[in-house]
Amino acid sequence: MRIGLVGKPNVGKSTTFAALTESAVEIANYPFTTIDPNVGVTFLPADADCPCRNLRDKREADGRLESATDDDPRAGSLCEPRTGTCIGYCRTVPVTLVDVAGLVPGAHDGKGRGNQFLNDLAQCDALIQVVDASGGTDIEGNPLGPGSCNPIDEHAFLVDELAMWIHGILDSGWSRGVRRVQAEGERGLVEFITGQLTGIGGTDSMVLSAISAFKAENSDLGVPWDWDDSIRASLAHHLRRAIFPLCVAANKADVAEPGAWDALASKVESEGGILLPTSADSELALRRAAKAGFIDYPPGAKNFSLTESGQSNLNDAQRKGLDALSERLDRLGGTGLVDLVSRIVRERLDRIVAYPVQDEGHWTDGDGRVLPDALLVQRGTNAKGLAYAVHSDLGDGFIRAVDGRTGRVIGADHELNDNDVIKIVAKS
Ligand SMILES: Nc1nc2c(ncn2[C@@H]2O[C@H](COP(=O)(O)OP(=O)(O)OP(=O)(O)O)[C@@H](O)[C@H]2O)c(=O)[nH]1
Ligand SMILES: [Mg+2]
Repeated sequence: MRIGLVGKPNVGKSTTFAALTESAVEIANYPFTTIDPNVGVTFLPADADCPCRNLRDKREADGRLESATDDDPRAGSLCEPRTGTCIGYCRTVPVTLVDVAGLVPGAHDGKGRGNQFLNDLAQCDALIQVVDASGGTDIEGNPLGPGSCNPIDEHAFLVDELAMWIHGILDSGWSRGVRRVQAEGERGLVEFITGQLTGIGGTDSMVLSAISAFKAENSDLGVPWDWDDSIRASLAHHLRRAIFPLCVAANKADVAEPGAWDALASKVESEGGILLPTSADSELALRRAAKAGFIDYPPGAKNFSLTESGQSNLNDAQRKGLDALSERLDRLGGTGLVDLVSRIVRERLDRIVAYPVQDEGHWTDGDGRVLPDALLVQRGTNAKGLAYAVHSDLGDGFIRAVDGRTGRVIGADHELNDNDVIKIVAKS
């Protein structure tokens, strides 16, 4: 599961990345701060309570465990995540983020950093366009003050650049494609386009859905060998929509006019995307304060509270800074970042969480670790698909699986539910 951060320079892509992955990357108020892509992992809160809650309930009911005390730092959680955390049964799941160089108009022709980095985004399951909702930077990312750029224009240019990039890839083999259509008809067209676009993540079903939308919009198309540049451009736009559906972070919302993103939100939502106002700067400050132990700020929380260490160690200036941050969070309803990524994963990418274990009774791995892994898998994934998600050997050697909640044996085709605990039995 990989999500790319794209957009014009100087909008807060790296700040978003640094906040969500809690890693140190370069951030500055000028264009092209980032040149080489940053890749890191963010941990998102799972929707449902971690199954370790059920384990605790069972053990308490059997008299094998006391209730969690008020001062339990895990707030009752019993699992032992290999990555991420679980506090108060709120389990976090890993998602890879990619932060790339800023894109400027003309990038498909090599302007700015060119579109070389688009290859870094090719393997992403979804893209988030970070826009400057405050309008304080021009289309090339130069800080020129309020009114320098409208988020709608930022979005329109990115959409065009991505489409022109796809158009270029299509055109590079178009005469070969045309020969295939002449020989094989519609199927040849789909296979040619899919072949051209697999490198950037295009699949057969994406190409089919793009072609059908393209045909619905252009009634009098004629034969592909007569399609001129503007028709191929329209096809490229539909392919862009299918391969790179865009969601938007309306960033710098803290310094934007309220509602500055409303018009763009309607546009993005009309294409099936999600737009949320965000304040990456605030999220970064909060993560740092939490890491230093001054505040409690679980991922996705709408506000924070001071810890004991915060109460006793913060100086006046730091307290004032945090008070201002708290007011900002109340005004914006949180920083928006975790919400946005979580909604994309759940609603746009339709992922559920599965917990593979080796011991279906104790829900442990071979070392006795309780619920060590929480994996995001596509809704509709079956038991064998989960085996492959764990390891290809486990998929290849799949014999059967066991539902850890019911103890029932399940077959390869059994479709998983969100929050399932599954043991996989495979040939070793
Ligand atoms: N007010 C405000 N400023 C922000 C926010 N997010 C980022 N910034 C500032 O915007 C500037 C650019 O941030 P970066 O994260 O470096 O932007 P980028 O999009 O990665 O820029 P390039 O790598 O140059 O493409 C920095 O001065 C940040 O501090 C925000 O939510 N609010
Ligand atoms: Mg950057």
